[in-house]
Amino acid sequence: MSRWADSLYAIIDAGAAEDPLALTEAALSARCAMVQLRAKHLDDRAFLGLATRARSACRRAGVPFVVNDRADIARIVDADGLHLGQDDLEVRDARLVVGDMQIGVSTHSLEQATRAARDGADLIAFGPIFETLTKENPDPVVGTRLLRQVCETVVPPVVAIGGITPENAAAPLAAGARFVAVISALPRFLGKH
Ligand code: 3NM
Repeated sequence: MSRWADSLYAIIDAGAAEDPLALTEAALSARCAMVQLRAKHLDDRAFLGLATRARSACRRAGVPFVVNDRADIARIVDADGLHLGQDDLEVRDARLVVGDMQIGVSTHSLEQATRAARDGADLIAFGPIFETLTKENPDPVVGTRLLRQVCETVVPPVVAIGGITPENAAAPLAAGARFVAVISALPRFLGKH
């Protein structure tokens, strides 16, 4: 079990991972807290096929499974959560598709975070905390001071995201984040590289 397991929110990026299912299994073996499947460039059927298999693996391991962006796919595979960005469906509209499933929302300012909480998000992702090369057109780095302010302001748990590595993960957790969400450094959190 990884030392970060309780707080590790593993994001499996189908566009970046060589073998997304193997990475999912590795994250589950490390007893990560949550798994999210992100597939910005897969067609619908490929995304659904991968989501179905990742969903089963997470269910077997008893780890919550979250689908990024796609309320329809989250509902079809009976995910535990849906994650929405600022340009995706509004929380109230997504609820029409996924009901009371856990909904997380990506936010990049205190104002967006408080709005997401007011809109009924169950989880607030805030970032990028540090510089990231993973996201296309990332928002400006927010840093851990602003993260602390967000954590002190909103009621739902906060997920810190963006540029998080085993070397810097302690700072966002100390600032009040409940989870650290990781894409590129995930193999390192799992002791793979
Ligand atoms: N969202 P890495 S930053 C998907 O700021 C994503 O909301 C961000 O990847 C945000 O761990 C980001 O490789 C990329 O930096 C996270």
